[in-house]
Order: sequence, then structure tokens, then C-alpha cells
Amino acid sequence: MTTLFADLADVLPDGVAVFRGAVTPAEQRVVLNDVARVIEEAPLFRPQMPTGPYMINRLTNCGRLGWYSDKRGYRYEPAHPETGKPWPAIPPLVLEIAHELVRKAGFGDFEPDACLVNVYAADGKLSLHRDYDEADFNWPIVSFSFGNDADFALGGLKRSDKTQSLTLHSGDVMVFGGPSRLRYHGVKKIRPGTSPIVHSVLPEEGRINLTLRRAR
Ligand code: MD3
Ligand code: FE
Repeated sequence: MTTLFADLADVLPDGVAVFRGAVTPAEQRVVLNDVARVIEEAPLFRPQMPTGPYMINRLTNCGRLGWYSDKRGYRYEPAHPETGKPWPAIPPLVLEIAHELVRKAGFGDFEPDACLVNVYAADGKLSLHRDYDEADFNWPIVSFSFGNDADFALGGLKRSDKTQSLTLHSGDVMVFGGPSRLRYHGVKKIRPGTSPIVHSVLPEEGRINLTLRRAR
């Protein structure tokens, strides 16, 4: 580290806002109860990437549209691929917090139609990618973290750009919009033994991420 006091705050690129502990422990419990109901209604699945391999993390969705992938490509679907039923509603507290924080971040009224639920086991990770399957990149993306800490990598607009590391804690919310909406990003590692909460929907030494988007 060359900069004195550089550990006092992460310097974030334009269009990125991090709200540490925005979801209180009591609210985290409410949201995870709702996520448990979402998973009962819309079972977790492991999508296949168009290139062949299956994703490491299991996922499901809530909201009008849900992200899905198979050999035919990445896309948003109005129904669960296995049950054929519409995705359950986005938990109201998640919608409320996202709406407030997007406004605070300076992106106005957020009207998401999709919420991806990523479930990371102890060995979960997500390779560097862009969220590129949405119709209008003027809408920001909002991410919620629950459970163990995650080592998050935030890159640039090119895959080869250098990345910045951030630790995401349970209760943190991030907003990505404007010039940062198409940045590469990924999750390098889950840190075992760091979860401040115990909940039956959280995997052993795992993590749940909710990502709200406007898909269409
Ligand atoms: C930066 N999820 O679901 S959330 C994803 O923690 C995803 O599970 C990660 O990437 C997770 O697509 C990271 C943070 C995030 C989400 C969307 C972004 C960062 C972003 C969009 C643009 C730039
Ligand atoms: Fe992403």
C-alpha cells in the first residue's frame, strides 16, 4: 500500500455505491425467511452455460422475469424452467430497500422486474463476467449479500482491465449504474466462519446474493 490511510475507505469508481450494513440483522432475518419461501416455490437449479459446463452456484429467481441459461443461450424467462410456474414475487422489504438506495445513489426511481437469487456453497465462486442480458443498460443493478463474507472483484469495461478487490459482508447493498453498469465483476472466494447470522436457508459456510435488475 503506497497511500497513507488508504484503508479508511475504498475509493469506488463513478456509478458504484456501497451501502455497508444497509440491511439490519433483524431485516436480514425477514428477507431470508422470504427467500426460503421463494426457493420452496421456485426450486434452485444449476444452469448450463451455452459453452457446455454447468455453473458452480445454484440459483433461482423472483420477480416478473428470471435469468436462465442453457445450451441455447442466456436469457430472461417468465416461468421456472422445470415447474413451468411463474416466478414468485420479489420480497417487499428487498424492493423497498433497493428503491431507497438507488434514489440515494442518484439513479432515480428503480422499477426492477427481475431478481436473481444466487446460492453459494463453501466453494462457491463466479468467474469474471458482465451483466449483458438486459434490454436497457440505463437501469442500475442492485446487489444484496447475506451470510459469509465474499471476496468480490470489480474490473473495468474490458475483461483484461485490472480488478479492485472488495469484501462483501452480510447486510451490504451495492448499486451499479451509469458508467459502471457494464463493468466486469466476479466473486473469487467465500470466507468460511464469517457469517453474523444463522438461518436455515443459508448453506453451511455459504452465502446468498440477491441481484435486482430491470430486464425489459
Ligand atoms: C458490477 N453476482 O448475479 S453481485 C450476478 O455476489 C453477480 O453473487 C455477484 O454478479 C454475487 O450477476 C456479484 C455484484 C454485482 C452485480 C451486478 C453488477 C456487481 C456488478 C453489474 C455491473 C457491475
Ligand atoms: Fe453479475
